[in-house]
Amino acid sequence: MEHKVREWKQILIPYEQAVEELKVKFKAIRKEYRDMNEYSPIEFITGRVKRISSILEKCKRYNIPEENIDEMEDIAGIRVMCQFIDDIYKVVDLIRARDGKDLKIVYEKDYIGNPKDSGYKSYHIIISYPVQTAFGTKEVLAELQIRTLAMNFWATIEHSLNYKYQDKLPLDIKARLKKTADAAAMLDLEMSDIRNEIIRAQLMFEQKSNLVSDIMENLEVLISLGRKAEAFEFQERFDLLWENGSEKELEELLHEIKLTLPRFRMFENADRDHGAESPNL
Ligand code: 0O2
Ligand code: 0O2
Repeated sequence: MEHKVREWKQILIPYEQAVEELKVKFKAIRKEYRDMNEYSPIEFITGRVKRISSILEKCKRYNIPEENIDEMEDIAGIRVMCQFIDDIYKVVDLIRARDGKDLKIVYEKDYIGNPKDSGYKSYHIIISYPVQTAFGTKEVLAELQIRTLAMNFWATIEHSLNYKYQDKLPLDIKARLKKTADAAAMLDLEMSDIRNEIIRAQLMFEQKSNLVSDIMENLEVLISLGRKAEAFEFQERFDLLWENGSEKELEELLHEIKLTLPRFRMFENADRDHGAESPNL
C-alpha cells in the first residue's frame, strides 16, 4: 500500500509541475495587462491536480487501464475566470496564438455554444504541455477551462451538490439547477450589455490605486532622504485629496513630490560629502 502511494506521488509530479507552470503563465498575462493599465480578459486563475480517488473512479467509468492514465485529459486542470463572455474568446485566441510554441492544442470543446444537458457552460481546450523533468521532457495532457464568473459560480455549486448526492441528483433539483443556469446566462448577457460602463469604472479604480501606490512609494523615498516634515505635509495634502480630490489633483500632487526629490537628493549628497570631509577638518 505504501509502495502504491509512493508510486502515485511520482506519477503525479509532472502534472503538478504543469499546473504550477500554467498558472504562472496565465497570471503573467493578467499582470501584463494590468501593468499597462489595460483591461485584462483574465480575472483570476485556479488550478488543481485531479484527486487520486477521482482518477481511479474515471479509469473505472471509461475502462482505462491504470497504466494508461496519461491518456486522461484532465489530470492537470486549469480554470481561467473572465468577467464577460467576450473575454473568454480573447483568452481562447491568446491560447491559440501559443499553439506549437509552449503548448500544443489537442482539441477544443465548446460547452458555451453547446451547453451540457445539466446546464453546464464553459469553453474547454485540451492541450499537450511539455514538462522538463530530471529524466527528460514529458508531455502531459492538461484541460484548460475558460468561463465567466457567473458560469463558474453555477458550476461550483452544481459540482458540490452532485458530490453531495453522489452524482444522483433528484430530478426536481436537476430541473431547478437548469433554471439557475439559464439565470446565470441571462446575467452574463446583461453584464455584457453594460460592459463598457463597468470596464471604464474598473480602469478608473485601477488607475487611482496605481497613483496612490506611486505617491506612497515617493513619500517613503522622501522619508528615507531625511525629509520627514515635508513628507508629512504631502501626506496631509494627500489625505484631503483622497477624500475629496480628483484624479487630476492626485496626479499633480505626485508630480510635485517627484519634483522635490532631486533637490533633496542633492542636499543629501552635499550633506554626505560634507560629513565625509569633516573628520579631516
Ligand atoms: P491574486 O493576486 O489574488 O490573484 P494558488 O496556488 O493560490 O495560486 P489555487 O490553489 O489554484 O491558487 O487556487 P485558489 O487558492 O482557490 O485561488 C487562486 C487565486 O484565485 C487566488 O489568488 C484567489 O484569491 C483567487 N480567487 C479565488 N476565488 C476568487 C473569486 O471568486 N474572485 C476573485 N477575484 N479571485 C478569486 P492568488 O493567486 O493567491 O493571487
Ligand atoms: P473535477 O476534477 O471534479 O472537476 P467527465 O465529465 O470528466 O466524465 P469528459 O468528457 O472527460 O467527461 O470531460 P468533460 O465533460 O468535457 O469535462 C470534464 C470537466 O468539466 C469535469 O471534470 C468538470 O470540471 C467539468 N464539467 C463537465 N460537465 C459538468 C457539469 O455538468 N457540471 C459541472 N459542475 N462541471 C462539469 P470532473 O470529471 O467533474 O472532475
